[in-house]
Amino acid sequence: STATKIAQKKFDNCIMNASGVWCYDEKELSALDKSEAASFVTKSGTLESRKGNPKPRYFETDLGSINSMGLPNQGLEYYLNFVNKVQEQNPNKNYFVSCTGFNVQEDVLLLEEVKKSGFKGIVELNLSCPNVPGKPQTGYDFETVDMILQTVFENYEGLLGVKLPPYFDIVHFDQMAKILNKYPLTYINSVNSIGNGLYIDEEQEKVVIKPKNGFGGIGGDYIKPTALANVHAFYQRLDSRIQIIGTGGIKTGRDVFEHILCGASMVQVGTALMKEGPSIFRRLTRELEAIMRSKGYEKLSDFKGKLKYM
Ligand code: ORO
Repeated sequence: STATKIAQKKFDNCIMNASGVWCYDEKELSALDKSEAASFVTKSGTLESRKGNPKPRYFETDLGSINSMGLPNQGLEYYLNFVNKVQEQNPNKNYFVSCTGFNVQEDVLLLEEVKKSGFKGIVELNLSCPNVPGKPQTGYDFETVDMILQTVFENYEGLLGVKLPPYFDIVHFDQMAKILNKYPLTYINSVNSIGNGLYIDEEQEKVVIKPKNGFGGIGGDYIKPTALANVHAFYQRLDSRIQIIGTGGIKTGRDVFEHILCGASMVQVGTALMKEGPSIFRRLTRELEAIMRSKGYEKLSDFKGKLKYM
């Protein structure tokens, strides 16, 4: 079985979409709900709906993707209404709503909206969007992350996880884990895209997306080693009550297996879901099951976090 739990909530398997992919509106979210994905997470909802950055703002490469969407979304209220409706129809399934404010006051307002709506699922607070011109990635400002979590947990009692940017320095893993361990977080999600890469069309000598003169978040094959390092670094450092969702470079059952081996309790698929569509969840689940069968593993806990060292 590839079943898992996040905060004692059960999921039939451990694979779902990454926020931003196939989750913009009811139509896309319904397709995920009907697929073999364990759950879905919405696009990060903001206080007001947003059109996002000018197009083209997403480009697929042989090895992955580059995006500078700029948080186009329908507004948090839309997602809460929809997910609460879906939840009523599927009382045994659990869902995630992502949200992101442009400052801590907005984060508090968003969570008040979640609370008022009666949402019973899990909230993912996105601290890592790399694509809003002029706005730094919150996750790289350690003092601000500490202050946001302090304020948010004074105001919100529901299940809450955070989406983090990738870190690249051992001292940063130490410092961020120390901050995260102070709070009653349900989970962390590592990683968001690697911010501000540049992909170039050599023949045209030109960038491939319009916003920010071509700079954008990198996903796909490029980022799997970074994602695995972040999952495992936090698995080593976080209190065991804080679970990990692994995101980054997942396109085969083997990639799912590696994320879980590094300590993830659940995984999310972004770039490969864009490429393949929601039928990918059936394939990934089958491929993970085949690997587990061949290794004699019956459940995720047989190998979760059990990465061996030399
Ligand atoms: N893109 C990403 O890669 N990550 C985010 O959190 C948000 C966006 C976007 O909307 O541009």
